[in-house]
Amino acid sequence: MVSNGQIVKIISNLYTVKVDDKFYECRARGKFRFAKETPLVGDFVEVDLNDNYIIKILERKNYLNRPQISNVDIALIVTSIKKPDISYNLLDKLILVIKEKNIEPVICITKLDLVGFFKRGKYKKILKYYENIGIKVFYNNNLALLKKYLKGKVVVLTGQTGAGKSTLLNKLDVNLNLETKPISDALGRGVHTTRHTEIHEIDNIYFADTPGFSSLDLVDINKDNIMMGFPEFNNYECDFKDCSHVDEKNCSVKNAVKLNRIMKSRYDSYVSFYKEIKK
Ligand SMILES: Nc1nc2c(ncn2[C@@H]2O[C@H](COP(=O)(O)OP(=O)(O)OP(=O)(O)O)[C@@H](O)[C@H]2O)c(=O)[nH]1
Ligand SMILES: [Mg+2]
Ligand SMILES: [Zn+2]
Repeated sequence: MVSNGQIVKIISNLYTVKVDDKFYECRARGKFRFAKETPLVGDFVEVDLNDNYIIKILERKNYLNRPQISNVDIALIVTSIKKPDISYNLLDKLILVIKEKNIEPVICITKLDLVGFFKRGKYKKILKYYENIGIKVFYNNNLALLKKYLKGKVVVLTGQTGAGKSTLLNKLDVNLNLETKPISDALGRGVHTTRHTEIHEIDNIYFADTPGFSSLDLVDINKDNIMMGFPEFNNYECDFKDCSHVDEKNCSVKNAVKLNRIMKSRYDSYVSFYKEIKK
């Protein structure tokens, strides 16, 4: 009997497929390997429930390379202020690669409690800038607001290892009991606690917990779509029609950075990505 279902978890060669609220442990036919087609968590598939084999991957709405997942509405970029320190470069990179896949990036800030009152204000001001360029920002001390925004959506959690992705889901569902671990004090970075991607349903929101990372390569980004990550640059018109905003003279974007209209760290991210894709 062939049924339709969705892959909700993958551990090495074992795929957990949800069919009508039941879970089946399945394998994938060898032909996927020849076709270089890898089933992803989030994929809608046809499964043969006589022998629990995945026989077909249905067309994807979208997919992300890192973390590997398909058919999501929102990528929640879980970003800690400290432990590990917030990286604006990684944040900007995630925004770019997520937007390029037609997925909405949303920021959730964690560990604001680890800095004092005045520093908090400084970070909030920086995060306001992100709100002004159209990205929703939430804080993990007010999860009711976040839940309201995510209602009915498929949400993948992404971000640095140790940022608090699994902790966030445990707070939303006390029965979940996902493994979490303090970041290593010696190294000041996370320990890759979560090792596989898995979708959990919490109050009509589908959350995919994923393994974190500390750096990310720019896949599928080129000079034609790099601007998707920097919408605020489009408010400025430069002398050169095809200005790259890097080496040109009379560049309005560079001028806006000098005048503090474009945040310096955003421009620095842009230049580093521009150089990375030119290589
Ligand atoms: N002080 C503080 N600690 C937090 C907060 N959120 C999470 N933590 C702690 O941060 C550590 C790492 O959290 P995890 O949830 O394991 O991080 P993760 O993002 O899932 O990490 P990976 O699975 O490796 O990607 C844990 O010790 C949490 O208790 C927060 O808002 N404040
Ligand atoms: Mg985790
Ligand atoms: Zn320019």
